[in-house]
Amino acid sequence: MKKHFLILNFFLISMLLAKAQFIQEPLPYAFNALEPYIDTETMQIHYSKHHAGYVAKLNQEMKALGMENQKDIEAILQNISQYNTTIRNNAGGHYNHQLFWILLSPEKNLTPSPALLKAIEKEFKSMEAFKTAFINEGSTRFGSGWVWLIVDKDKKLRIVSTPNQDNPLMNDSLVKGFPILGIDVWEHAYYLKYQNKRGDYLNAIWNVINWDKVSERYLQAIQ
Ligand code: MN3
Repeated sequence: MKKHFLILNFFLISMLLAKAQFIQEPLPYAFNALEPYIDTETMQIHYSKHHAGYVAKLNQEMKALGMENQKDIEAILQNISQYNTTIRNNAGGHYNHQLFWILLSPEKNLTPSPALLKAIEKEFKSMEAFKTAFINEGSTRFGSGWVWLIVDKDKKLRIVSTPNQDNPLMNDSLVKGFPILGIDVWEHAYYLKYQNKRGDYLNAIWNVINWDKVSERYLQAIQ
């Protein structure tokens, strides 16, 4: 009897998951994997509450609009001006966080590919100068938002920031491009450990950047 109950539950959960338009991919490492740079509690709340919330609200609103067959998040972002603010905030929130998790890694000694390093040095003179400019852009973004390294339409690297859950894929973004690195500068991303010191968080985050993934996205963008 108990076994049947478990099987029934399994099918119900599978049906619910299959029905959801957008799903939150599992975190590719443990909540405590990025310690001490990003603390466990921040990761738990950020992934399980904030990101999960964006996904739930996105699914709910798409359903309410009768658009539950649109499963291409990038297509939504590229036409975001045609959607309402709820879709804008939650589609952006889902895409940005899904990207953020995979751009971080507990693995040590990851480095940019030779091609990406060359492009960074060409555009920003040095890796250190790039990091300084990136930290500066993220630190001076007023209020909540994201700081990005993008490849623009001329295949050039650029550092930009966006407000709220916007991103450079959105058709009405001031600067458009393909994001290869994106860092969340909302207070919920760092406040428990760093309080108001956003700069300290941005300085520490280089210890957990997944350069393999950033390099892979760079290659994807320049092809
Ligand atoms: Mn966030």
